[in-house]
Amino acid sequence: MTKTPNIERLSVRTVRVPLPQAHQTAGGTVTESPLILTDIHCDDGSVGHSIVFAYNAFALKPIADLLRNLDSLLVDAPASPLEIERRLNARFRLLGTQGLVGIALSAIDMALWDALARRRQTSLVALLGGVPRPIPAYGAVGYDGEKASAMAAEKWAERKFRGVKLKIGYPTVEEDVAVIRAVRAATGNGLAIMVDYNQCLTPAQAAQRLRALDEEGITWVEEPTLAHDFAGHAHIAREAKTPIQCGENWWGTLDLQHAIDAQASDFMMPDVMKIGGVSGWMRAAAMAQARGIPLSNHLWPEISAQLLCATPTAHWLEYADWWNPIVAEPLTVEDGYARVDGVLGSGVEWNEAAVSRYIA
Ligand code: SMN
Ligand code: MG
Repeated sequence: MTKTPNIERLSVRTVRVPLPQAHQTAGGTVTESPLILTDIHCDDGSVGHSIVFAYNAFALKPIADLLRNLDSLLVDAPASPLEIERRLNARFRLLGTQGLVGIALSAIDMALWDALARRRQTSLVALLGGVPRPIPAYGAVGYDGEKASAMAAEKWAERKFRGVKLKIGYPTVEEDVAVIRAVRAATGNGLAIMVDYNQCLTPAQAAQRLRALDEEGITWVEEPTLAHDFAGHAHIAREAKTPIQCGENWWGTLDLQHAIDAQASDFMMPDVMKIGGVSGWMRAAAMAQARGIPLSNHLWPEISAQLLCATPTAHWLEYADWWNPIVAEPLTVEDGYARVDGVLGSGVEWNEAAVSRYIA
């Protein structure tokens, strides 16, 4: 039996990857991806990689510094994601493991799982006991009005994506409906349409607005109100016919449990960075399975596609190509389905030339 190696060192870099075009949402505009790239080197020569997303350049250096400061807790410790999670959770009990701390802990967790799979020359999904299987993928359409939304959706449909997610939350519900109908008219009935309010409505506004969407044949309505207002979402879910989708802003599996307890969301879409890395995701997948709740991802296409293959209630893959420039082999989508066959580790490895170009 091989012994678990120890962590030898941590390497943390920051990049600012420009987006080809700004992505508008009702909750703010994303113009670039400020990313923290972590490499964990183990004393058997194996290395694991992970990406975390600061959303905002102001948070880039603080997260990187936090990770670098954790070096003293990691070096010479076993390169075991569960053991490191146990130790770090105990260490951060008083400060808490949400926000920037939670992001740093997930960066470490994802890199350790990646190293574990690479050490065994296998994929993350195989390491978790699953097999690669095709997962239907959808693409994002920004808060860009009727014409531009329809054009962007057409492009996804031409690439054979199975669905599109539209950012809505326009000043009036009539405008929301007009955008949905423009996209439907441009793409036909075969394409699933999801919509995302990015938390911009009050529960009362949402309950009223969603009634107007009842007959639009939408696959889900995402984050109609504040992500942590579980009671508010439960109220909306009771009033609306369209399934409610939340999860990208839940911190750790306890948030997910609170949402399940409150019946806040018909579907769930954890974000691998906020839910606690691979370890957190697998617990979330078990919780979703117990209640038969369909699970999708938020961003992180490479690692999320692997995780969805190991998720009993896997639903949709949210595809995004924003970080493709710095990833050596970005996720492939064929005929609208994400494919992870033949991928090593979590699929995250650097395009070093691009990393040097965008280093911040
Ligand atoms: C989202 C928000 C912010 C940046 C990227 C994506 C989003 C989603 O709400 O659902 O993907
Ligand atoms: Mg969203």
